[in-house]
Amino acid sequence: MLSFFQSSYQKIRKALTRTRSLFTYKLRNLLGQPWKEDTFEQLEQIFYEADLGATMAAEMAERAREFLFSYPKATSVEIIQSLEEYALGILQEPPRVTPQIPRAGEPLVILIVGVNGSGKTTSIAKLAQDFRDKKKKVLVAAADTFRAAAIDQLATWAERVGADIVKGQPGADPAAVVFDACQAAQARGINIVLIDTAGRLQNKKELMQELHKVHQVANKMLSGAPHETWLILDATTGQNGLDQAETFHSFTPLTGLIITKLDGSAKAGIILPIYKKLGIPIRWIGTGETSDDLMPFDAETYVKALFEAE
Ligand SMILES: Nc1nc2c(ncn2[C@@H]2O[C@H](COP(=O)(O)OP(=O)(O)OP(=O)(O)O)[C@@H](O)[C@H]2O)c(=O)[nH]1
Ligand SMILES: [Mg+2]
Repeated sequence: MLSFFQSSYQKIRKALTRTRSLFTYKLRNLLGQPWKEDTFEQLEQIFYEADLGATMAAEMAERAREFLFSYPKATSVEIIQSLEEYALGILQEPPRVTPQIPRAGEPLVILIVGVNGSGKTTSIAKLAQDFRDKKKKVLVAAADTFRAAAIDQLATWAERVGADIVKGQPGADPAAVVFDACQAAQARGINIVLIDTAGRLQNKKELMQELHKVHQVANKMLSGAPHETWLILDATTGQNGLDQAETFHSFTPLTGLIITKLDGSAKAGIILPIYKKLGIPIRWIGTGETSDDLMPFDAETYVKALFEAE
């Protein structure tokens, strides 16, 4: 039988298959050949295609150049190893955001935000499942009041994973739902409150301001709430993820990211430039559609799975 660590490594390894098949294969292929004039440019192009972004692609290529300058006889395996260390070093920098801590006896409130269809509701179901497994009392707040179907979707998940739910009427003020949810959580001795919100594009200012209001109401109800605000980023969107993270962060300070749909993405490299630019820790990664398909993010495992040879 596989140990827990082996099996979770296999899971992330599998989720990164599409990214790796483009990235690692090309990298090994290029570095396995004699160096030519344009090898560095090609190297930069490979990093760019893995969605590391222009700045970081250039930095990674530069890192390879420096490494070769210091060790002219380095093998391709050694160059790749140095790049792997560099990538890991970025993710091991200390985070630049700090979550709040709930007062004793009060619930931990986590606000979940993101653009349409990024995987907010599904991630809430997965998180609720994980907290339930840890014997926590969970309440989900259906503050996505935009569509009746969104409320039903959350209610179905809540029932399945054994979480309480507080919901309003379709079209109700999301902040009012959050108010009720915080009150109910306190009255019922809930440990964790997960707030589902409607998908919103980061360039729609009014919708972004609505989030700010949700934030304020939670804060009035419970000290420090929302103690955490996690942005759900769809890994298949690539570079737009950086823009999403920056804009959401400016309206409702983020304390974490969840990267979903890694299983279907060839752009898993996006994690690196986002962390480098914003210092918001990646808390979880989504690797499928069921409530078990969520894993805590571990930098070492991620980098290893990204660079590993087939
Ligand atoms: N393959 C895969 N699919 C996922 C993952 N997370 C979510 N999905 C799917 O993505 C789709 C959208 O997920 P939702 O959770 O409804 O997304 P949402 O952000 O709540 O969407 P809106 O509320 O409409 O903004 C669903 O079909 C999910 O099953 C993941 O990690 N992997
Ligand atoms: Mg939703």
